[in-house]
Amino acid sequence: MSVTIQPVELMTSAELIGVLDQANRLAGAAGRPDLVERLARTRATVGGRQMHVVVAGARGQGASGLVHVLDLSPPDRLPGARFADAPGNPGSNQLRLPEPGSADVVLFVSEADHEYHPAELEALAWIRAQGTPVVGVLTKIDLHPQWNDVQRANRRRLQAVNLDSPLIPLLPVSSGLAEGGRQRGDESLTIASGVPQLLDFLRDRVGTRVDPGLRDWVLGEVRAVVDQLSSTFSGELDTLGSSGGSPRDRQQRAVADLDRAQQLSANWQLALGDGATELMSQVDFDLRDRLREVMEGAEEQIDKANPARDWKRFDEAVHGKVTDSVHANFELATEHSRRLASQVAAKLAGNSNGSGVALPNLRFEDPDDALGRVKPMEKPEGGGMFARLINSLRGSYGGVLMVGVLTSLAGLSLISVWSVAAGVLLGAFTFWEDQKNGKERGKAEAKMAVSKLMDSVNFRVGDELRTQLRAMHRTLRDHFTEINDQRLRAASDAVRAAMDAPQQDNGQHDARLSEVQNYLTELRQLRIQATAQR
Ligand SMILES: Nc1nc2c(ncn2[C@@H]2O[C@H](COP(=O)(O)OP(=O)(O)OP(=O)(O)O)[C@@H](O)[C@H]2O)c(=O)[nH]1
Ligand SMILES: [Mg+2]
Repeated sequence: MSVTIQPVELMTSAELIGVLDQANRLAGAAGRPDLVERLARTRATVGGRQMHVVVAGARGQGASGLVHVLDLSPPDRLPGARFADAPGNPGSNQLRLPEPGSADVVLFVSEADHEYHPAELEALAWIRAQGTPVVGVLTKIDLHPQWNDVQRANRRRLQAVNLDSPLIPLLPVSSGLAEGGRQRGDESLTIASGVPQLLDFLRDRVGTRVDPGLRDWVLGEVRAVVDQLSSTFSGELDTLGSSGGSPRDRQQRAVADLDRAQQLSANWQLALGDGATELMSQVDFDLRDRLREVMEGAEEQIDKANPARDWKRFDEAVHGKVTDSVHANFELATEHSRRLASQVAAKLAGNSNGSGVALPNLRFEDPDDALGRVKPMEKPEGGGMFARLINSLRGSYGGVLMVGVLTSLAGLSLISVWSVAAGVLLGAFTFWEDQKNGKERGKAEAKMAVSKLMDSVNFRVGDELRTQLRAMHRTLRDHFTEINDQRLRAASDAVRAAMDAPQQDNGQHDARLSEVQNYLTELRQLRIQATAQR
């Protein structure tokens, strides 16, 4: 048996909007205004996607006028859209066409005083062959009251040349009316112009390509909503399905379920609070421990050989070890956070493995920014050669004076064989002493530099770590709160349904049962649609 994997067709904006609207209808049916609002926000984000709209067509048909009024339309209507005339040579009589691949959607204008000419049909066929979505726009409808006859005739002409599947929408507009409406603030003129309708059409109905990140996010929202709705409706189905027992039994079961949901609700919050505190201290300790190890290693190296001579290499080696340690620490933080998430999920689900409770997606960002802000170590001075020479000179000068003064008392001159010999001796001695002290001091300074580096890493990276841990805690809390609220709500809905059930006659009961079953079927299909895209 062979399995062929079909390439997944990526959803266009129009298809995404369709999915969102379907989910929205189901959320409305479930009586969930919170989810309706969440979907509305998602829909608005899709409406704000980047879209390059190019207006093409024969000369003098009103392309520039249309671009002008579209540009001036209220920006909240289609916030991500840019509008442009298709390029053309000024003065030439040729049709203007978009550069291949330059447009997300093409508006093809033709004045409503005529049916499509052969050249226009040809241009439409050419645009369609580029694979760009195209909308036919009938312009200057204020001049041509018979525009809908022309619209119908154009539809027939498109069919005649097999240009009608998929359908090319034909929308009437008047830039003149739109401009008048805008200048006079007359909403009825604006609406009569057809321009707002054209913008809505572009937002919702034209299937443009959607950025994969945006698409994945939208489908994630749809999945989250669908999962919540499914559990609401399944809860009701359970109650309606009268899985044995008298209405009284069902009521008692529903109340017991609600009671349990409330208990679990307290449990997971405790588990998260305690777990997060423990996680913070574990991860913090791990960072300090790893940095301490790096520091001890570096100190050992300093004791073996003074790294001052090849400081740059030493600095890089220590920084490399610090980077590795910090990365390992952040990985540990991710891993422990995921473990905490599944422990909390288990508490919330009330079983050992947390099945039935979705886990959030947790990831710690690489702390490269924070690491980048850590400065290189200062090179220890250890007394340079020059300083040491000066010191020796001073030593020998002292020697000359000391012995010279003594010998001058004995009648010799200040500079004598003796005083010079003493100068040389003392100078050499000072030089040797300095060298010894310098080495020790160099090592001590190198150790200081390492320890300063560790402080700085602890400060910068530790700060970043704590920020991310707090964000992770918030993510977990929000995630599980949402699921918990949903479960409590489903449980209390079930209690209410069980209380109402005896009052319903059989006909109502059966009708509701099949309605809920239909909703669940629809939700399952929606879930598949929103998952297949990944
Ligand atoms: N009454 C009326 N006149 C319009 C409308 N739109 C454009 N016109 C007029 O039609 C003429 C051409 O309009 P443009 O918008 O410049 O058309 P175009 O396709 O950009 O023309 P070229 O760039 O010259 O090929 C101008 O005189 C406009 O005033 C409209 O909605 N109503
Ligand atoms: Mg023009």
